[in-house]
Formats: sequence, C-alpha cells, structure tokens
Amino acid sequence: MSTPTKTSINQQRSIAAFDRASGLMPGGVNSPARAFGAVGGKPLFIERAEGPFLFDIDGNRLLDYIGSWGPMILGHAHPVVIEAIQSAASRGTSYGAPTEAETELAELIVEAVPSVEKLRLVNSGTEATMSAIRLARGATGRDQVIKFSGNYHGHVDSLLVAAGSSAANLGVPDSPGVTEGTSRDTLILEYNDVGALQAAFDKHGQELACVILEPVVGNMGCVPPRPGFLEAARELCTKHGAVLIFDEVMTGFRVAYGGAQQRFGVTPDLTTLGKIVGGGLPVGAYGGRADLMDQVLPAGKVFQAGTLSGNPLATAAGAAMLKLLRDDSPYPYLEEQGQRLADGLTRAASRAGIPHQLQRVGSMMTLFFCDQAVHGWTEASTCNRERFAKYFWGMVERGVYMPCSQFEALFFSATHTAEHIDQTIDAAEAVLQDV
Ligand code: KE4
Repeated sequence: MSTPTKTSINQQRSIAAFDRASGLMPGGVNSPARAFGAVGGKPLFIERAEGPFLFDIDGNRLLDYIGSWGPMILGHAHPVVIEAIQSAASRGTSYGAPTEAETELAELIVEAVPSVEKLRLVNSGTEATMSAIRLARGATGRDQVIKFSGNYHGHVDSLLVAAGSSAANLGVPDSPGVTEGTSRDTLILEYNDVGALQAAFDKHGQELACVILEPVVGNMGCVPPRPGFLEAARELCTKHGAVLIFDEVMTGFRVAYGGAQQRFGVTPDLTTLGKIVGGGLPVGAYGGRADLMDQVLPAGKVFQAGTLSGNPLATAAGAAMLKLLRDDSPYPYLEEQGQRLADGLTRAASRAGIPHQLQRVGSMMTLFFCDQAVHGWTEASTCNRERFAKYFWGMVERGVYMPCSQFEALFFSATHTAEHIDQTIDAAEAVLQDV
C-alpha cells in the first residue's frame, strides 16, 4: 500500500513511538489490525480516551469510530466501568480460584441470550471460537467445519484457511504455520449463498461437526445476512446433526442486547462472545445448549482451560457494562444516530459522484467503495481500496478516526451526539470530493 499524501496533522511523537516499537514487536504492534497496513502511513499512538474521543500522543483529538474494534459501545472510560475495575483491583488482580464475579457475569449473559443455557468464560474471542469448534467436534465425533469467506473468527489455526481450488473443496492454509492437516477439514463457502451451503451438506453432511458464521459480518465490512440465509444454516445443521455456531464476538450486545440472534430470530446451538462482554478488558465466552456445554472439562471430557479466565477485574468490567446496557438501553438511540450517520455518508458519497454502498445494522456499518451491494467476499473484494485509504487519511486530518481498513465495520457509541455525527458527515462531504 503506498503511503498516502502527507497528512497535515502532527504525528511526530507517534512516528517516533512507532519506530521504537518496531524494534521490539513485529510490525510495531500487538495486533495487525492496528498497523494501518491497509491505509498506509504509520499508526497513531493513543495516550488516553474519553467518551467518543481518542487523544493521541501528539495532542490530536480524534472522534473515534473504531471503539477498540467494538467494546466501547458506551464510550471510552465510562465512570461506572472504571469504578468497577478500580474497586476490583483494590481486592487483588487474580486468584486462580473461582469467584462470584464470574457467576454474576455468567448470569447476566444467560439472562440476555436465552440460547446460552451454560457458558465458559475465556480471555479472547479467539479462545471462544477455538473452544466452541473443539466442543462441536468432540460432541459430534466429526471433523469437518464450514466457515465463510470474509468471516473472521480470530487466529484459530483451523480457521486461518482460504477457499480451496473450488469453494466446495476443502480449505488450504491461509497463513504460514497452518498445516495442510489442519486446513483439510475446513470448508470455505461464500457468505449468504444458500445453494452452496445446501450443496456442501449434500456432499459432506455426515462429516460436518459445525457451521461457524458471523450472523452479521463485520470482518469484510458490514454484511447483513440475506433473508433466509441464517434460517437455512439452522435448518441444515438440525437436519444433519451439525452444531450451528454464531460467532457474536462483534455483534453480541452490539446490534441488540440479545445480539444478532435476537435481532434476526434464529437460534444457534453455541454462541461465542467477546469485546463488549469484557467492557474493554480481556473477556471471551462460549456457551449454548447445556447438553453440549456439559461435555466441557471438568463436567465432560472436552479439554479447555485458562489461567486468567474469569479474571476478577475483567468480570467486574464486563458485569458493569452489561448492567448499564440492560438497565438503560442505548439501542433506540444508537438506531436513530446510526440512521442519521448512514444517511449522511450516503448523501456525501452521492454528491461526490462516487460508487458506494452503505450497509448498516444498528451502530455498526460500512461505507463500501464499490458499485454493488455486498453480500459476500466476491463483491467486497471489488472495493476501491486506494480510494478508501485516501478517505481514511482525509477524515483523520479532519479529526475523525474511521476503521483503518475497507474491510472493517465502523462502530459508534452512545456518547456520540447528533452534533458529532453531523461533524462527521461534514468532514465526509469535504473529503469525498477529493478522493
Ligand atoms: P479476539 O481474539 O481478537 O478477541 O477476537 C477474535 C474475533 C472473533 N470473532 C469475531 C467476529 C471478531 O470480529 C474477532 C476480532 N475482531 C477484530 C476486528 N475485526 C479484532 C481486531 C484485532 O484483531 O486487533
């Protein structure tokens, strides 16, 4: 990716910090999504955050539409969440023994997501999806897994797989270090393609342990399920005895308090969660039917463990976050502001005469720079990435921090006001004229 035209904002200290970090950590970051690889240039180093704003180490204030990639639905440094963390920390940081804080967070999740009868807390979304797949394989005695192009479920070896020579064939490794043996049991299909899913079940039905999918995709940009797609996945899994896993790490408590399964009315067998459930601290979870979850060690034989799983600080933050969402629902406000932002970005792109597609579910959305609706990776991959990079940096110059990739959803919070949304639209009006 070519480095974009020089930005006018002061990045001096961030550039020095990045160069220093790059000597110590691969790519200078602890997660590639932060490295600005898709937009060029060097990442901004953040000093602090509050409400809808990030403040970088060069003193730039940025209106934040990444929100830590999803967790910050109530804005940064929410005082109730901060107080919960501080209070928990005053009693120690980790015990390696069970606590009632874990039970409280589990109760909140079970109450919010009825399909989750039992759950296990882990430390990340990746751990959640990795464990859910192991459980599905252990419970069914089958090996094969279906996933979808453009769906990301964390850095699980068996899911770091690209579509084979034809989508109906088994996968091939999509990263060095992932073995042929690991990837050969993974089938990659096109999202929203019911025919391909039916054909895969016709061919592999009795070997399929599970189907894992993002019920609203965020990881190729925001791609909603087409009517009938989730229902078809549910029906085929039931018919063939495969486990349906909804990866709601991103959509859980984001698109509705009960997640995408509440919004779209389709019930999975297992659900994976992360991001919001930790209130910004490291929490993942996998849960679902009790007859499946009771097969997890020590209740059952499927192994899974974690030193810091259910950590006292993380569970305190997560419980505080979920109680805030439960007791004072932000979702109607987020829906209203989401429509305002979507309409404004669409208007700005239309006025600039730019081919675009705005796709939204609640407070997650994507402005795709392409001329067709995006139902799957086939369309997403046609987007104009150069144009997106110029748009990203143009918005940064105007104090608006969009996701640093065309293939990520933007998120906003309950602390983004209508005025902030209008400022964002005004910035987009100006930027899109020149990209
Ligand atoms: P983590 O292991 O990063 O907590 O979660 C992995 C994961 C699983 N499932 C879904 C649907 C996800 O979106 C994610 C992680 N999302 C990315 C952003 N698209 C995290 C950003 C990053 O990797 O730094």
